[in-house]
Parts: sequence; C-alpha cells; structure tokens
Amino acid sequence: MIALAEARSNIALVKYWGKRDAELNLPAAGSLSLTLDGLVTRTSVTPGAVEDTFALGGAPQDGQALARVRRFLELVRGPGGAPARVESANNFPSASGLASSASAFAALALAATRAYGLELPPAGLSALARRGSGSAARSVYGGFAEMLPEGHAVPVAGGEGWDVRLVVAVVGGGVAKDVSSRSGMDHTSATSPLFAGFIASVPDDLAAARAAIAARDLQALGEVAERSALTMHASALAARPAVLYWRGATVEALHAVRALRAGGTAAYATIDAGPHVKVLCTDATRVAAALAAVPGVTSTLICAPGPAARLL
Ligand code: 2P0
Repeated sequence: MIALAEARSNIALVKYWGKRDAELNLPAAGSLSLTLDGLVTRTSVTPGAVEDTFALGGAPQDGQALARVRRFLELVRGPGGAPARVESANNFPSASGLASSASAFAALALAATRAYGLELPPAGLSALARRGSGSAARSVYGGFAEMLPEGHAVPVAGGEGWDVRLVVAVVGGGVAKDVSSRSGMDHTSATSPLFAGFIASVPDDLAAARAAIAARDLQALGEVAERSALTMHASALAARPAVLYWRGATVEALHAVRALRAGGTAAYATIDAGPHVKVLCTDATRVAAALAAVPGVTSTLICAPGPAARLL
C-alpha cells in the first residue's frame, strides 16, 4: 500500500536541548512548541521496493540521510519487512534552522505506519516520530504541543484558535548550517558548565508557558519563549569549544525586537540551531517590516498556527 502524509514544522517556545538516552532519543527535559502553517513536508512511502530508497525534493539521497530513513522504517516494519521507496519534499529550505527534521519525521511516521498497515493513536505516533527526531514528536499535533520527558508529546489546552503569528527572519539566505542540532546539543550536554542550568530552567518555563497559553497572555508566553531560547543558547555558547549559531544579523534582529517592544508592539524572539530569528507576535505585518529592515535579514516569512499531521 502506498501512503502519503503531510506534517508541518514547529518552533519550540520552551526549548529542547539535550538527551538522556541517545539510542531511544529520549529528551533530557520537556519542551513546548507551536506547529506552523506554511512549513510543510509531504512524504510518500511505497513498500515493495528491491531496496530502501529515499529522495528529497526529487534528489536521490544516500549516506547518512538514507541510513536515518532506513533505521526509522525498520522500527515500523520490524525485521524482514519489505523495503520501501520514500519520497519527500519540503516547501522550505532543509537544515537551515527551520526545523525540517520535525516535519520530516512526523510525516514519515504517519506515512510509514499507514503504508505498513499500522494505525497508532496520537501519543504512539508521537513517540515513534521522536525516534527519528525529538522535535518531530511535537509536529504530530497542531497548535501548541508539549513534549513530555517520558518521550511523547500531548496537545496543550487553551491555545485553540488563538490568533498569534510567528514571523521568521531568515538570516544569511537559508544556507545549510555547519553544526546540526543533534551534534550541537550532544556537545553542549557533554561539555558546557551551563547545561545543568538550562535543564533546571525548563520545568518552571513549561509551567509558565502552559499558564500563559491558557490565559492567552502573549506577553507572558513571549517572555518565557525569549528567555528559554537565550538560556539554551547561553548553554551552547559555554560549551567547549563553543557552539555558536548566531550571525551578526541574528543579534541585530534581537535588537530590532527590543525596539519594537519599546515602541509598544508585542514581539518576542526565539532562535533555534541556526542564525534565523523567529518572533512571536500578533501584529505580523509591522513586525515583518521591522525585521526586513535589518541588514543581513534576507527574507521574512509570516506563519500562522498550523494543523496536525495528516494522511492525504
Ligand atoms: C527545539 N531544537 O526544541 C530545539 C531548539 C533546535 C533548537 O529540537 O537529535 O532535530 O533529532 O532529536 O529534533 C532540534 O533538534 O534533534 C530541536 P534530534 P532535533 O525545537
């Protein structure tokens, strides 16, 4: 059976950074995210091939990319299951800090389970997606989702229909980053004297984010998001040697966000394992214009909350 699924990327407002079990890909702490419309991966899985193949955006993949997809398929089909052809396409740049592994493994989990005749409840699908990529566990759901330290995500109550926006300021044209989030977080947890401080900050930030979503309090949620991202990056910057994802324009965009707030516009920044700055707000037009004026910001993208992963 051929199965086609799509999933959207998500951006964490309380960050995931570090694992407690690399083999099972279990996170060291929880995290909380917003799934985004407009950042979509669409993936088909067709069992019955001679060997596993994986094409991304029409380009055949080998090496690590193919091996990662094959290991994931083996989790779904078990030993002796038929190889499959996997075809995937993103409508946004891969490996650039726009969380393509989140949408990729959420879409693959859904397509692969269906292609091999399995139907998992959302928590099971989320736990499976986590084996591919931790952040993918959250993209199984639409809107706000919380990753539990146990290893699967759950929806966060109260955020349904809340009209927030996330404005992405793309820094440096979306070129591939040189340190993957996986190696960046592993190196941070292994060497940074500030990593324990980041992990200790997560439970309170999760509680504050949940309360802010329930109250639809953008300022409270934004303040949590900004401090969680900066605490995560502080831990990475203190790794030995440092993990530095920022470019000059990243810092200038942070200043632009502060200037927006000083001028009365609600805007709060988060940054992932790349140079881009993502800004939580409601007045997306004003925020995007301010970010577009920052030298080194090459484009902006306005994202609304997006729906759950789904079969097509
Ligand atoms: C997050 N990031 O919470 C954090 C913040 C990047 C910065 O989740 O090793 O690609 O595949 O589980 O999911 C990116 O990490 O890592 C990520 P793996 P993943 O969104």
